[in-house]
Amino acid sequence: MADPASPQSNPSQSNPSQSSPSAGDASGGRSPAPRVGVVMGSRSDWATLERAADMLGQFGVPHECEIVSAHRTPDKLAAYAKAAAGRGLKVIIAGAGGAAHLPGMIAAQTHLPVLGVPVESPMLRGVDSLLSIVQMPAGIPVGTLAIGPAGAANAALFAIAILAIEDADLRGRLVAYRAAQTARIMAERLDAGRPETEGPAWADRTDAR
Ligand code: RP5
Repeated sequence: MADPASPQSNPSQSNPSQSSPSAGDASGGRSPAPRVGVVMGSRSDWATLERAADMLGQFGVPHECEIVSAHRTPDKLAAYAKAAAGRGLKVIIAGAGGAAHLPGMIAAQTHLPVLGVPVESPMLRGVDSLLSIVQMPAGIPVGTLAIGPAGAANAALFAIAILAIEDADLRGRLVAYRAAQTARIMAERLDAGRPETEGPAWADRTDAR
């Protein structure tokens, strides 16, 4: 598993512990401006949110990753959310655990779609995170995904689907990804031994952790 403070293999992915929400293109202009922001409440969430970053990277979607805490860095949260649309972000993926108010607080301060990923917490296994994120009162929505890495992967796929509405190349990659997934499952046989948990590069099984 990659360390969020280490350089990422995907050049479009910024360092979640170092990029600045007010700095525009956190890559310094060498990479395309990020279209998706991946934020998380703590460095400890990176093990989960890394799955979203990996998926976005596989699809070639420029993105940035950043630690933004609703309760530990509230001013940074507000600055990030308010600047997001102006910096060119189209979708924000926000992951948090426990009393997970990060996605809702981001959504309250931007019109961009916000996808919430409940991080599996040690005490309540992420049910606390899920309920905190999903029960938004009417008026400020957060699209809530599954608990844990599957939710992070699906948040990325959801963001890709949103971007693909107006991006034909990306739409083609998404359609191809889903076709390859279908073909892979159709080829599986129960008499062929234990199912592989690690498939080709774009494989994304719930059990592929
Ligand atoms: C939340 O508290 C974070 O999203 C994280 O899931 C949880 C625990 O944070 P740490 O104590 O591990 O930093 O804000």
